[in-house]
Amino acid sequence: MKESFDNKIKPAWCNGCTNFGILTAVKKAFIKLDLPANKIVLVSGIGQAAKLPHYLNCNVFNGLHGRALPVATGIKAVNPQLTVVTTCGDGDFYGEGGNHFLHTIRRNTNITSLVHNNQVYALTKGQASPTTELGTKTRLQFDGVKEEPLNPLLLAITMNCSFVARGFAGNIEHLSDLIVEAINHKGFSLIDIIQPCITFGIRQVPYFKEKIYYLDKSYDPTDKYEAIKKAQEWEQKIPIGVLFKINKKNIFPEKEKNLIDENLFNKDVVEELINTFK
Ligand SMILES: Cc1ncc(C[n+]2csc(CCOP(=O)(O)OP(=O)(O)O)c2C)c(N)n1
Ligand code: SF4
Repeated sequence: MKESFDNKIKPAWCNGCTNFGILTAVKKAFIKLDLPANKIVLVSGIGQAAKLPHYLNCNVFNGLHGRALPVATGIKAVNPQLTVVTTCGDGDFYGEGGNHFLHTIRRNTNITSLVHNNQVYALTKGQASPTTELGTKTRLQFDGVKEEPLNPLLLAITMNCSFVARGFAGNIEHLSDLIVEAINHKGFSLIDIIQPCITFGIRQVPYFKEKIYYLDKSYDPTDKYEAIKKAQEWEQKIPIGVLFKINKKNIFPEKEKNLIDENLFNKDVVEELINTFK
């Protein structure tokens, strides 16, 4: 019997929040992949996006703000059989967790990261995040943001991140297919998801619906220079889909086989170890 991943917990999001679209897309992706719930781990930090794991029936780790990636890396290291997915906001992932983002790309950890990019710190009521555009007025930055925004896709592509994509929370079917492709990809996969916050966000769904377009088969995601150009499109039009994809030989944890003690995920050994602390 296929898993449904449903649990009975009512999401603590505003009515009509675009995070509901991402939640449905994640659920659909897991169903399409036909993965058993006990083989999936959703890891998050803190924020509205980071609540998503609470609403799915699978393994969950809800950690500290910015710290989803080190936890996800540890889980993958001790049990490579698990499908590990992080789900974080743009502040959580690119701000507080920015250092881990860089080093996960370098390590090429075989996990998938979904970033709900609403261009604000939504849980704390709308301060500027690393992706808020220059000059944007917020409740805290009332005379406009004075820092250049981070372009996470451009950064990831220039660092040869093995899978870099952009999704849209308003297109659930397309997003769930992207998540399937990212999870099936061997190596670190990043999907930055446009997720307008209807309460504190500056730009809303109709704005993005007008600007987005979907990359089709004529686009070659293995061409790095084309990908760099695509990643810089934002003002006039915004590409959705896989911008960049390469197969890399060195994948974590496979490349560290000699360093990782297989006993770490042997139940009896772990129980014995825990008993020594009792
Ligand atoms: C180390 C630390 N700094 C700040 C906070 C306060 N804090 C909690 S959630 C949050 C913002 C979350 O924004 P984002 O990650 O973009 O997610 P969103 O709520 O927009 O989905 C902040 C600043 C915290 N919990 N821990
Ligand atoms: S504040 Fe924004 S991101 Fe948070 S639940 Fe409401 S609409 Fe969604």
